[in-house]
Amino acid sequence: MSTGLDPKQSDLTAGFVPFPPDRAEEYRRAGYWTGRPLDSILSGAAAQWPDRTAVVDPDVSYTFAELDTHADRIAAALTDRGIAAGDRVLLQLPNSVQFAVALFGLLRAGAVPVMCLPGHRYAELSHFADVSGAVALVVPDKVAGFDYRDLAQGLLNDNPRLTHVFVDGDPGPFQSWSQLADFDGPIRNRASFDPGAPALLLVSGGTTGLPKLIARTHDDYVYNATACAQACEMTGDDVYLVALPAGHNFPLGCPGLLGSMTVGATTVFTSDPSPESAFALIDRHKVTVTGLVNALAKVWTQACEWEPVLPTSLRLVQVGGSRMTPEEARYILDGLTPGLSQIFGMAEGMLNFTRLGDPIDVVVNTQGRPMSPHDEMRVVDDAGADVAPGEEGELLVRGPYTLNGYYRADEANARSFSPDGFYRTGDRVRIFAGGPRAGYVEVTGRIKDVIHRGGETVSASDLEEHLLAHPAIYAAAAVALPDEYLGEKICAAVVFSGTTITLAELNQFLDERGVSAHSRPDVLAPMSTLPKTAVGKVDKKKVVAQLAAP
Ligand code: OOB
Repeated sequence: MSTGLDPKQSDLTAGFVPFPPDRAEEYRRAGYWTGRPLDSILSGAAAQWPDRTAVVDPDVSYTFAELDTHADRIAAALTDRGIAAGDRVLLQLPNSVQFAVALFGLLRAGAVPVMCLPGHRYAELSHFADVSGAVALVVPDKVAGFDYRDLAQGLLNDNPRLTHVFVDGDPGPFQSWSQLADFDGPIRNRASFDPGAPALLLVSGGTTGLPKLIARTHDDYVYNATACAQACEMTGDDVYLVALPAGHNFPLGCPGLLGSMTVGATTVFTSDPSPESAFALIDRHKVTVTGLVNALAKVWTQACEWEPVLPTSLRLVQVGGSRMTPEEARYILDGLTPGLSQIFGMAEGMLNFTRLGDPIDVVVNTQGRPMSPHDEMRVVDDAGADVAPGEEGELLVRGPYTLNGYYRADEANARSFSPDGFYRTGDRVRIFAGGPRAGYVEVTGRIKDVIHRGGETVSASDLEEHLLAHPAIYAAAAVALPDEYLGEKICAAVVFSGTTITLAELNQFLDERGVSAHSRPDVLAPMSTLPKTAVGKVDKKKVVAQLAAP
């Protein structure tokens, strides 16, 4: 059967799971979906606020009009080199103005960027190239001793569809990215565009196995960015700092770069989120909003004790990405900013966050409430039945910006979606049923993040919460290690705050807190730092690998 689309477009949509028509109609009728292409966020901003500063990095700054012109030129050059509408292009640039130029240049050419993170290496990139069928790759030359051109060469050798490599910086044997910007000519073959088709591909944040690809549509992602900026009360006076890798959903669209652009706010990029560097940048550009993962938020808070320049212009600091204990939230609230907002989000869509003005109790003890009135949440038990209000279970979600299936992943989709189209998040949550926290979500752990010790099932996150309550412990990960007798034994990998304690002292403390004997660690493994994923979350797979290394 003919799809009526040109071959490239039908190739793009093969393996893409669109929103079902009835729900799509509902979201259009509610006014969430506006039928605009994702790059209209830039054209709109350039038309309304041409002379405002759009993007800034240590080397360059562009107004919205300038960014718009650069995106057009890149788009024209890309189409001239043979990049066609619907083509997937791996985008792996560091946090910089060029990142924004590349993103919009690709979108404007009708290409579909695959949002890689600078920390991804051959295993991830090769997987993304393979699944997406990407024809091109955009990388920097060399960053912090790592040569992305070597990575590119390896990918070219192994992925026959990949034919173009563009390098920002010294191109070596590849095409120069900066030369594209000098191109003078029209954008070729502009395709008719479908707001329900994928605009870009995000990568999933899971720490088990290789990341999956998530197609976000023009309609859903424009809404994501616009609604998030509104909920965060962003205005043109705000300045947003991209401190996390820019291709991650959080700093990209929640509200991030794209949300900031919807209100004419400036975005500042940094590749160095260390407090010394970031605080100076915040002060220089009077940054008002940023998003951080927990570990980074704690480092910034600690640094407030000694840094000479403090980030006092911040009015909103979103913290999310992994579980935060109430003690950690209070620490950040007291030491870094009264403008803390907890955010529980996912590249798959669904966002929850605490709002400015929410009572302290809500900000400290919950991970927020849904962004959209049309977000639907269910909490279910192991058998898939809805639990009683306020009880714990797995969170299932559906809504105007949540995916309906991973890209080209039939097997994963069969597991990850309910028959009526809810995404099974794998997150264990409770939704408060009454009182001041009613409707707010608490994330209590991951369904599968458990340790099977003897006949008992121990929740890693429950134990981590107890570990973090000890003043000597700064960071903690509870992981399973193989054991001849128990099947799995419990290992507490910890970073000490200064003083150290023994396993016996720790277990004495846990005993006093009422932690049952079978849920206490068998092994205490002090580490200087916990290994992190590309976005900066604790990577338990790597923790286990490090513990196993001789
Ligand atoms: C964000 O997105 P991803 O795709 O890297 O990771 C999503 C997963 C969630 O399913 C959950 O397991 C975990 O990360 N998570 C949290 C959390 N925020 C995310 N777990 C506990 N508490 C939280 N506050 O991480 C992401 C995307 C957009 C905005 C913010 C974070």
